[in-house]
Amino acid sequence: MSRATLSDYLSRSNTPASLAQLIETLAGGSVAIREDLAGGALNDILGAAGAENVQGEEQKKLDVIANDRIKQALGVLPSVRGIASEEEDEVVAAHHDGEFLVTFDPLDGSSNIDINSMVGTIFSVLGSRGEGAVSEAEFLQPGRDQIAAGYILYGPSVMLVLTVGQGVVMFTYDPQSGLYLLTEDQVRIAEEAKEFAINMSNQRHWHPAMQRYIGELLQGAEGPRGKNYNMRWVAAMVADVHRILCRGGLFCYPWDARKPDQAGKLRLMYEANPMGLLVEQAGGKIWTPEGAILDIQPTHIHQRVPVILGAASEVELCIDYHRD
Ligand code: AFP
Repeated sequence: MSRATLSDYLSRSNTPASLAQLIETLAGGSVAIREDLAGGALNDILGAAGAENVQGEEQKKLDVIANDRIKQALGVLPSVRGIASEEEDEVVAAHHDGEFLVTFDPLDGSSNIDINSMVGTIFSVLGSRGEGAVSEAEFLQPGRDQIAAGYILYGPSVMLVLTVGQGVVMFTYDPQSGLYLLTEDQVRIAEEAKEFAINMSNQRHWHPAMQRYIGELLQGAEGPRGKNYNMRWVAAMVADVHRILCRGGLFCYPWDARKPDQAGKLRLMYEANPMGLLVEQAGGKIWTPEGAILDIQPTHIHQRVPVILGAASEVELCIDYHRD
C-alpha cells in the first residue's frame, strides 16, 4: 500500500510553500535527533551538559544538542524571522524579512533520556508582525493565532504529529525511505475518558478542587464517578498527550502550593499552546481553571501555566470542580 509522504500531505492541504518548507525542515531536524538517540551512550549523548537553562533547570547533553540542531536548521530558512526555545534565554533573531516565528521545546521529557525512555520535540509556528530587529513582544501572541503546531515523538517508532489548522494528522518515520509517511488521518480524541495522567506524588500540594476531582477518579467504581480509571504517567508531555490523542483520557499538570506565584510547571508558548492547538483540532479541550489556554495573552516567552487537557467533557468537569 502506498502512503502519502509529509510532502504529499502538505501540498494536498494547500499549505503555503514557505510553511511547508519550514515543517519539512523541522522533520529533517528530528531525523538527526533520532540518530543521536538511537546510539544512546555510544553517541555520548547521556548525562548533564553542566549548565542550567534560564528556568534554573539542569540541561542534559541532548537538550543542548537537539536545540542546536533545530536552531541551525531553522536559521538557514529565509522565512524564519526568529526563534524562541526552552533552552535559549532570549529570543534568537534569524532573517529580518522572515514571515514566521518558531517556538520549540527541542527535547521534552529530558529526565527520560538517561533511562532510554520516550522523549519528544514540540514546535509552534506564529506569523511575524514586526519590522527591523526581532523582539520578544512579537512572539507574545495567543495560542489561537498559531499557524501550525506539532510534535515529534521518539518512541519505538518515531512519529510526527501535525496540525496546519485542518485537523490533526500523524506520520511515522520510515527508516528505509528516510521519509515520514501518513499513518493516521483525521485524529479525534475519544469522548469518554478511561485514563488520566498526573504526577500523583504532588497530590498534597494541589488546589483542593484538583485534589477532590482526582480523589473521586481514584475511588473508581465505588465512588461518585461509578467506573474504574487507569492512571499513566510517562513524565514527557509529548508521550502523555500522544496517548490521549490515540485512545482518549485526561492530562493535568496543575498549580502547586509550594510555588504559589509560579503558575504550574509547563511552559505556555512551546508546550501548552502547541499541544492545545493539536488537542482542540482533534476535538478535545485545553484549559486552566481561569479559562481557555489558547486565549491567554502571553507576557513572557518562558511563561508557565497550569494545564488540564484531553476529552472535552472530562476537562469541563474538572474545571467545574474548580468553579465550585
Ligand atoms: P522538560 O521539558 O524539562 O524535559 O520537562 C518535561 C515536562 O515539562 C513535561 O514534558 C512532563 O509532563 C513534566 O515535565 C514531567 O514532570 P515531573 O518531573 O513532575 O514528572
